[in-house]
Amino acid sequence: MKNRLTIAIQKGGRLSDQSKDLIKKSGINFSTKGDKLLAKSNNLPIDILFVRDDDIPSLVSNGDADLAIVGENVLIEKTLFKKNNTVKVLDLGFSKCRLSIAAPDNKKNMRLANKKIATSYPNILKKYLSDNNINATVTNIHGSVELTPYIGMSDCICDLVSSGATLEANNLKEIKVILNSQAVLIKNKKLSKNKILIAEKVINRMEGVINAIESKYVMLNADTKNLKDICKLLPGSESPTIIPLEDENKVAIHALCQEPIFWETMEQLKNKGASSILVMPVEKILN
Ligand code: PRT
Ligand code: ZN
Repeated sequence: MKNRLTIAIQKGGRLSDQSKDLIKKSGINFSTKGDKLLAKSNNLPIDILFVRDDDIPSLVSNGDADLAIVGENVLIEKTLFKKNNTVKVLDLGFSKCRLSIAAPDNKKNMRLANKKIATSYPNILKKYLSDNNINATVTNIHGSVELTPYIGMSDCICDLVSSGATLEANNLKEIKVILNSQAVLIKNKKLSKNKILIAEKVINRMEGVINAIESKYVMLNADTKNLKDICKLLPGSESPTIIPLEDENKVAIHALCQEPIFWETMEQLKNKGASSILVMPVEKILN
């Protein structure tokens, strides 16, 4: 039985760079040469498989890949009405987008009943329509979905949106978000004992990298009398470290803040008498 873990990622597309980056930051070294489908890690028993994103859910479900990074929209679309062996293990926080129904600007108040909706996500759309008791026709199309209302193929569309620029350029108005999506880490539910150990190591490391992205390590000095107020202002910090200073009325506070620190927070800290406020990036967290 093969003891190396296979991680599938998108070969070329919106998810590729950040997927590779996450794998590298998790301490899995590999190099990609040319157009190869597989890269072998030289420091861990792991292979990276480069494929089209649409193939990822079935590769994981069939056990050809053990872990994978894919958009949650693709995961749901490909597994919705099927028995499968995949399970989501982590939200990865990148490639955020939404699957939305959009109609031409001049028909933005249209009711969906009895309309024709074009989409590359027929399963998710059908589920939305049936959950909401809407009787509409779903037309499946790959690519250029936004043009279909203008060539008589559809009344409205259901497509991925991130900035909204594509909808705007095609005079389409978003009328309903039916799914919010981002890149997710998935795994096969039935990994062998040997693979579970290495998969858990990868999952914990990736979680550590993801948690660190928003986290900051904050150091500041404060008057002892303001200690409680200042600690309350530190977002997402569980139990700050308080260090006495030579001046008995002052302490240093060190805290791991697991939420972003905005300028406003720093200004509020300063108003409470904090000084020498340092906000530093965190590279990895192992809880
Ligand atoms: O070749 P392969 O099959 O592997 O790739 P693909 O062409 O099918 O997918 P790709 O690389 O385009 O997208 C991969 C994943 O990125 C998607 O499944 C989503 O999870 C995620 N993602 C995030 C997006 C977008 N944002 C996005 N904006 N995928 C597609 N779009 C498209 C959308 O379809 C529309 O055409 O971008 C356009 C809208 O963008 P805005 O910014 O104009 O709103
Ligand atoms: Zn695709």
